[in-house]
Amino acid sequence: MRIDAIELLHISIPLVGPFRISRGVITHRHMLLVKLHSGGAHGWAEAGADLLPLYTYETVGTVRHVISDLLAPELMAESWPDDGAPRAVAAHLSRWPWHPMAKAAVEEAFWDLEARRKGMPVHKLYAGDRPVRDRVEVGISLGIQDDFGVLEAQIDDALAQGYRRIKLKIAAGHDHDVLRNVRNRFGDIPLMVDANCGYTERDMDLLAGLDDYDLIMLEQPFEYDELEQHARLQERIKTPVCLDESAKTPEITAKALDMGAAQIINIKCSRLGGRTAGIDVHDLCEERGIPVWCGGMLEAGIGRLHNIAVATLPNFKLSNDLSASRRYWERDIIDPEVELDDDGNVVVPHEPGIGYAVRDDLVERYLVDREVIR
Ligand code: OSB
Ligand code: MG
Repeated sequence: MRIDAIELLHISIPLVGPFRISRGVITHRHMLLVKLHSGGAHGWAEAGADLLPLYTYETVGTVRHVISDLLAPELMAESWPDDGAPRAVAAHLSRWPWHPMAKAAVEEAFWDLEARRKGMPVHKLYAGDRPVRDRVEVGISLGIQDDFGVLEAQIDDALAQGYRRIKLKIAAGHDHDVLRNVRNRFGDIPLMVDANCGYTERDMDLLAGLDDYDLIMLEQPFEYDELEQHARLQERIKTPVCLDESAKTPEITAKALDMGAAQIINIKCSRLGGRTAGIDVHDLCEERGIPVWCGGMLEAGIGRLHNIAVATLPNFKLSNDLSASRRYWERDIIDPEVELDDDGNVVVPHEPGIGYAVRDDLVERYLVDREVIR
């Protein structure tokens, strides 16, 4: 099997409302879509990076450069197995340790392509003979707000829609007061927080005090390379620490768990450099009795469907950041859009590949720039 062409589509979609994390605000989500063409078949992927490096160093620009100038020429020069191309591609790409989101996007497109060629849903390819869920549990992630009234309305709305847990973004100056208010107003709702690396060593006591709020977990309080600080905090608190940004590779994740730096892992295949690495982290956590859940990065439909597929694996035991399309988008680029069922789940599509159709007309509407590599 050979790749005939690779399309790179830079799109920008306005969010229904601004999303604020510790490092900045997102109002328009920029992203790079990747479409592989092989024979009459195609495979879609969505790279995780945004216009600015608010989450990790990668951006739409770096992802495009790496795919266009480095990965695409390599991938198009090779012939790939008809059965098992995604893992062969992952092995090939593993010699580049950097730019995980660029590598993940390419590998992800190969998974969709292979699943479509075999006429099976992509989650069945991930699972092999393992049992998979037919619906995945969903929580919502809410950005930082200056006005508690706004946050209050968002939580009310999320609970009414059936979200299974509420994740609040926190940052220095937006932590204890917010959590105290939320607990006073909403009682014992399932609640967790995500700091996106917003704290330092000096905040140890402040963070240890978060035990008072009975949180499901505290996600990524310190910088990504501060495993030792996470381990020291975990030793002090009963709230489970969850790693997101720090869990960069399966090897680093295993080391973090050895150090006691976390009791829960957030799996984002984009951050880990691909679905294969994501599944490896799932498996190594399962062996150690560490539950995982699927993180999100304001994905549009293609990335959302890829994430739903991976979250069907058995050790995804906690609510995932996989909200309905309308949580972020006026109109998502897939048909149908992702919706919640009455129990706060997303039903996993069983059509081939990622399952739902990509609306070319909407991709065109949001298009900033297109490059076709032949
Ligand atoms: O850390 O999980 C994160 C959004 C942008 C960057 C980082 C993160 C997030 C989210 C959004 O929390 C989760 C979602 O996509 O619903
Ligand atoms: Mg996070």
